[in-house]
Amino acid sequence: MAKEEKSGYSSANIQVLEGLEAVRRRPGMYIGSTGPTGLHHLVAEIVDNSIDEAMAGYAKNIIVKILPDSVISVYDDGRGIPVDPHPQYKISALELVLTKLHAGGKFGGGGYKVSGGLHGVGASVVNALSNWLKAEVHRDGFVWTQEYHMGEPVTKIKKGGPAKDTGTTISFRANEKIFETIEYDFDTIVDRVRQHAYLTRGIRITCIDLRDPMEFRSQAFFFEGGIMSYVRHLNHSKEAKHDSVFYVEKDSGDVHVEVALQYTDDFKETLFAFTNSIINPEGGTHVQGFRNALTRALNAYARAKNLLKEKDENLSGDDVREGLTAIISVRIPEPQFEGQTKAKLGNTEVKGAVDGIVADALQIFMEEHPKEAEAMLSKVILAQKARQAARLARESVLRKGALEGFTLPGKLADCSSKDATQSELYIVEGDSAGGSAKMGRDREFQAILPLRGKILNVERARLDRILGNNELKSLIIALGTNIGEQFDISKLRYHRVVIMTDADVDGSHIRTLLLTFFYRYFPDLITTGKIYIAQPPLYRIAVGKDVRYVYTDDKKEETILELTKDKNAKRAASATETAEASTETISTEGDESVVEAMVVGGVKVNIQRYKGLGEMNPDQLWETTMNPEHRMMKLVTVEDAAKVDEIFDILMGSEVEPRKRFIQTHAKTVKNLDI
Ligand code: 0RA
Repeated sequence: MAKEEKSGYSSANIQVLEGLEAVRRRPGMYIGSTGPTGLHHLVAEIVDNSIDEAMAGYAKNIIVKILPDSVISVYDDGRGIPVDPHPQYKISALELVLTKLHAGGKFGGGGYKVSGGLHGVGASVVNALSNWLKAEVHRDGFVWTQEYHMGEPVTKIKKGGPAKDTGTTISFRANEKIFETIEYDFDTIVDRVRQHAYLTRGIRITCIDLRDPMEFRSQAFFFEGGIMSYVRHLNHSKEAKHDSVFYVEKDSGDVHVEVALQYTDDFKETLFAFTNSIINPEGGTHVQGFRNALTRALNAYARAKNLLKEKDENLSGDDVREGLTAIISVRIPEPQFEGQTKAKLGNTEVKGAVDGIVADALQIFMEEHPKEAEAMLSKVILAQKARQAARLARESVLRKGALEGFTLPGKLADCSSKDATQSELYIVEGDSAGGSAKMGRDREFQAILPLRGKILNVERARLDRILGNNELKSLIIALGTNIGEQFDISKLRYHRVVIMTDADVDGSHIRTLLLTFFYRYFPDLITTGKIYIAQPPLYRIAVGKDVRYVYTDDKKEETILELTKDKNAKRAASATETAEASTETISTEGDESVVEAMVVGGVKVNIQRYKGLGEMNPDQLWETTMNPEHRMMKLVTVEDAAKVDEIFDILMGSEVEPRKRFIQTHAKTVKNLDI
């Protein structure tokens, strides 16, 4: 009966709708946020599906286009998503993939899997959040199309003209009411795509920006060397210790392992681990297996070749990390992730698989490449010696009372509260701003530590030198956690540590130095969300007694108009006069601040641009920057460790050339360096 048929179809559909309704209601749950990050996540979801088709060995080319009117299209030359009705679900694989949450598993016997983990929530989520989505499939000799609106099909699958090739193109336009912005950033898309290209050797991915014909941009990635090329890329601004990159690709049971590594003269480690092409910022079993194998293999070689003498200690895990650049990529059928952010791989079988494969391959590599092996070992043995020397130095410095028996530094104006969860430490640039902050603060829970001038550049400095630097020593004592092996987060005296510097070049330099310091020596404070950056206002805008503080350039114009409109409305005069109609500017440049007087719509507006914290009196500083009820603070996160690392490295590292290049190419943005 017709009715039965219909209800059979629609009951399948109702389930689908319930799923997608949840996505539309709480998009953040599925894509993380509705800000720019979430928006770009949509592109990643669609690209991931094409990558899967490439990983399965069918697609060789993927093309991502940003089109006018915020349309994204993603093409791949794979098999094309099947368009014939599925025997069980009655709808086509195409419709299933695009309308069913987590549509996955084996479908149509084609072995098509939706990748698991943090990503891979599926194309249906993108569909649910798009005003318009169109699928075009070339398959079985024809072109097939279907269109959707907010995740629901608006047409049946249409069979079009003939097609000789096979492939899939998904085009969509995100719903502008759901997202804060639907403006895409080409570089963000390119960065992700580049990473994919490294991880899927032999695939060609092209990104094209077609929004503005005058600003056409295109970038294509194809890495024959896969993760070996990735390691070389990461080391491009470093001094490599040996030419050949170590590389292994092997299966152990269900676990596919691929590892590449190379040592440089850097002091720190750069290691990225992936499961099914998804990055695992917190590592996991693959990283554990890798570390065990690396430490063991290097020790075995060093002993066998007498590079470590009998009396010498074994190389530690820390020793073999110094200067290491490594990529670990595993592919497994059913990844399990741990931790709140699902950023850590948990599958236990992976540890042994990676360990075994890497240990064997490294041993062979070192036997076959004695020059490389010696270079690697000279680096890690040097690291061991330096660590031993630093430990001795530190112990003697500590004995001499480097941390002054942990008495709080004199220039710290501590708060009265002893409850660390309520307490805040403001690190303030300069004595004068420090003075204002001390007077303006709420002494119950706000402590002030003024820092004088430039602090030590910690990137290349060792712990013993850091402990010799007075500014940093004060900071470490104030924090209460100690440092290095003695670090203990439970002793932290303030749960909010706020960096408060001027909005100028010096201020941003000090901020960067402090962030480097925290990043290198107190990473736990960043990962647990304890470090903030104060946001002092950029402008004070006044109309008569009505005063507003403005924190971004964007808001300046808006606030002026608001204030003058209010005033105009109150005067109930010249209601038709537009704000812009009579704008006349009188600038007076004082010693420190720029005060501008402006007449907008017959109303006089005073605009003061703040250049430094010192220009604010204590009350103003409290009101605008320190009062929890009004202030804005930026929480420092390690969202993209790679990027932060690279920027710190380039800005602070010892290589002069890349630093110059970065500052030249980013001259405009570098002073607003955000992490
Ligand atoms: C299911 C089955 C088969 C291919 C696909 C899905 C497929 C999905 C996507 C997503 C983006 N591009 C894609 N290309 C293919 C293969 C069934 C068969 O031909 O045996």
